[in-house]
Amino acid sequence: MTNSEQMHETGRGVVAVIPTYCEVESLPGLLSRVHAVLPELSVLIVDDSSPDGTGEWVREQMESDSRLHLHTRPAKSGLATAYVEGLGRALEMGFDYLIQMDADASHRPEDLPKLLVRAAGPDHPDMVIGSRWVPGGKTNGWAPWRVALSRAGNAYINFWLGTRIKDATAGLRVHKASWLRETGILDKVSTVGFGFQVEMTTMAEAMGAAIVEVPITFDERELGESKLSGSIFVEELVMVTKNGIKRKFSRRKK
Ligand SMILES: Nc1nc2c(ncn2[C@@H]2O[C@H](COP(=O)(O)OP(=O)(O)OP(=O)(O)O)[C@@H](O)[C@H]2O)c(=O)[nH]1
Ligand SMILES: [Mg+2]
Repeated sequence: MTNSEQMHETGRGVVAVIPTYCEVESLPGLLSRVHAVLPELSVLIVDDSSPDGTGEWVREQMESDSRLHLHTRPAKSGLATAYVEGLGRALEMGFDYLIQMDADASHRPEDLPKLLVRAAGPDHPDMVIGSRWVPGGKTNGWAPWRVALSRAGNAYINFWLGTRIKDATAGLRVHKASWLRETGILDKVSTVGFGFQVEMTTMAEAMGAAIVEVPITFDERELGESKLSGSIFVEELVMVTKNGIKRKFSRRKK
């Protein structure tokens, strides 16, 4: 890759794809922190016409900040399609590495250089996952029930889908652009909501991707509101169980 020496210090050749729905409170602070650690990092915001003016705020910033890009969609259409469209757009723009991160600062910008160093390592992994559930990974401000739910969710996913990834639901990731392009994996995603992370993980594993996990600290959202809903949770549960049954059944027939 080009600029590999600097990319983890400056963010050159790298883009962060950030989906937003009503994040005008969180986004300004997040972007300042991002550019404090990676001053040349490009950012692509995928905004679903947030009624709180998130898109307008980004547009204003873009007048004086060429690092920012905006992809606007007409209505709230789900996290998965926001990431798929955003990552696809970022591939067209020609970046070498694509970061996916949330806008609510749960993913610490200060962890990004560490993930990029790992992505540019001698083995050039296809995907680097910022993981809460490998040694050194943490959650900050989570109630015990939330830790238990996330751990149980990952155990459930592991049982049904047999993934070796400890945090298959993690949302902070670095993708190698060439791998996404070669496999066309983005065209194969079928989830609408948060199950996207799990689907990407298990599909990539099945395609033989080299996936590594790097410990991160996951902070609780401080500003704005969560968009995680019961129906999204149920969609994920159904997707994991359905695919798990399919997988176990097809193995038994062989
Ligand atoms: N473009 C777009 N972004 C979305 C949509 N749903 C959620 N997001 C964004 O996706 C990211 C993750 O959503 P969150 O609401 O933080 O969900 P979460 O992290 O599971 O829940 P919390 O832990 O409560 O924050 C945030 O940046 C949201 O603004 C959507 O339908 N469209
Ligand atoms: Mg969040």
